[in-house]
Amino acid sequence: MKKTLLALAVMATGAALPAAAQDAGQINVICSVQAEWCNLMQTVYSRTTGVKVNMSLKGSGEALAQLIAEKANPKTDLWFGGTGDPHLQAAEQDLTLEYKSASLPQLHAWAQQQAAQSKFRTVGIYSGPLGFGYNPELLAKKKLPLPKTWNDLLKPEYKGEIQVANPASSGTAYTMVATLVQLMGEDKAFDYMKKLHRNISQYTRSGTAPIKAVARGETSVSISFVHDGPGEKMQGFPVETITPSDGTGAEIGSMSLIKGARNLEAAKKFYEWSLTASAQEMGAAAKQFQLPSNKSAKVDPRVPDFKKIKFIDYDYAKYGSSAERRRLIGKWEKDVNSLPR
Ligand code: S7P
Repeated sequence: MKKTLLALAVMATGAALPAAAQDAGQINVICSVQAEWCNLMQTVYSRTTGVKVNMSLKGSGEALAQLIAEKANPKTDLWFGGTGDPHLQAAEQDLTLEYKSASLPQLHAWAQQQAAQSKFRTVGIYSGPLGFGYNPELLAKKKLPLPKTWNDLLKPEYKGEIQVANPASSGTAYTMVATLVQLMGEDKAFDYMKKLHRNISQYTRSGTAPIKAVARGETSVSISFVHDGPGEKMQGFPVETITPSDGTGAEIGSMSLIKGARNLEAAKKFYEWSLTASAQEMGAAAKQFQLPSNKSAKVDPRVPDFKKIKFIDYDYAKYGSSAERRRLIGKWEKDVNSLPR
């Protein structure tokens, strides 16, 4: 299976596999997309360049926590993927390195904007909308309606039927908090989240756990990135996604070089490679369907159609700032998570 994927990716990327890769050093990467994509990049890059890629898989929130913990003595060279907000915080906290790639003009405007507002300490590598995952079989069995708007999730019949991650540990869930605050205004958004809390069965640590739980029939509905749905469906699970018709936010998945990286030159080469169209097409090859930031990358038909989604005008600079994130998460812990269900 792994071999087939690798062969496909190599064919798709036009990368040549040398007969025996030379030992050309190593890089330490925190990878915040799902394992299959991380593993594919690791294998293809190592086999084509001879550079050993040590991958550590961590969600966005966890990755930021690790980088803060190792600030005095960084063990990581590059952080690949994960929601953009913690990458902006890492930039603000001087954890990441300013680097202006010559490939920036090849990227969509939103990816370049992510770079510019971090003073070139991060860059957008993909984007994906926030929405709902649902299990059509469970909804039918429990005679539950299909949620179409944020307010639909407050219906009493969804009590105990919804999962979302905890915004203190998950970039996905923080994207939800920031989206609701921008969509409704802060007071109304917090009233909304208090009501939503009654219907939540579990706040998971990881942002991708809720849609996996939906796919496996453990819960009916999740608040998730909708690009995480098709990969579950391709494994044969009954899962569909929808974006709320009243508007939603999107992540700008990002990549950053770490300040004080021990393998900086090798990390810069991996960074440049990650911005190429062919490397970005590996996301879809690994069944992950975010929109690639390179304008020339092929867009898989399973990537959500951004033109059909109602988006809010997400203020990435404001909601990516450490102070705002700390304030909103603190308020969520105090006003929402502490309530009984
Ligand atoms: O790869 C899927 C994905 O949803 O996971 C990333 C991120 O690690 C989620 O982190 P949290 O656990 O902190 O929510 C997203 O950037 C990506 O689209």
